Amino acid sequence: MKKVYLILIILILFMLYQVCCKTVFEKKHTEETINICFNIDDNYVKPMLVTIYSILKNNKSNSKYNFYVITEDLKSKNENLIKNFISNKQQKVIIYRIKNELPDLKNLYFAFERVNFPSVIFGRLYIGNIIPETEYRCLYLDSDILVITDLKSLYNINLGRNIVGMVKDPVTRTKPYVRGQKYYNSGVMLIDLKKWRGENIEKKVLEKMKNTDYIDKTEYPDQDLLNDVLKGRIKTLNYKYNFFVDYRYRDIKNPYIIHYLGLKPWRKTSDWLSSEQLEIVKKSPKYELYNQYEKELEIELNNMKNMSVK
Ligand SMILES: [Mn+2]
Repeated sequence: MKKVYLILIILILFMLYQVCCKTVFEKKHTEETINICFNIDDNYVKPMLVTIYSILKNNKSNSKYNFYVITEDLKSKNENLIKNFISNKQQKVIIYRIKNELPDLKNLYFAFERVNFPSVIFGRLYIGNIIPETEYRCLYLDSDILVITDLKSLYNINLGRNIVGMVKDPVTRTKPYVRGQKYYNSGVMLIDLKKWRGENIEKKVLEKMKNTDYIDKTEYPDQDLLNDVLKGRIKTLNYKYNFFVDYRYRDIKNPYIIHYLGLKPWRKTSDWLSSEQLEIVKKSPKYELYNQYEKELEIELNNMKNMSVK
């Protein structure tokens, strides 16, 4: 009988030890640098800089940032612009070219050719490989986004047993091929890189990509893949962390992160919105806000240029 008690006590001590380790880890976590990841080509350099500018403008907690830029290729002029802007802001930037550094990617180009999107969109699926193993967490952001909050509290949300945190996608959810399923938008993704790597998410994605029937059925291939592979392991985040500016939705006052769907603010026209829909979207004060941030960025970039001339 005594032996049983002893084993029980040891078991309880072991469990307590585990819980303590976990809290220590979580506490340590809040002190870390914030890793942000983007996935772009030359066309999205300026919009991404607006997003970065918006993050740093609202960095009330004075957090340190590492910006990871995943790309296929970039003009050197653009690469320099990104590097100069971010280092001027005393933050770190790492540019990663998937074509040079992921040789296995060549075997998958056949899949990329089957979809109506540039292949660079798949770059973020390799996030676990791209970001150094010493980093346990990162926040992926699209570049058609304005961040108008301090990101520290989002970054430190407890994901529990989930691998990622995402906001539900109100647009695609109604499409027949995802009807009845929980479907998330991949424009804002808080990622637990340790679990992502540990549970071989990348390998699972690659397996699916090799299946041409599967790829042909997708509408947003990268987003569909993520929803599929991460099913059941996605924590639903407050919609304010990925608020859609779209003709279908009522504008809300205080979002944290604004995602510009349909009409991109830096373009004045849209290929697929009717003129009535365009009018609704353009009336959103969120567009004025974007223009304001864009102007402020332009001023900073000009000042940088003048400084380097002197
Ligand atoms: Mn987007």
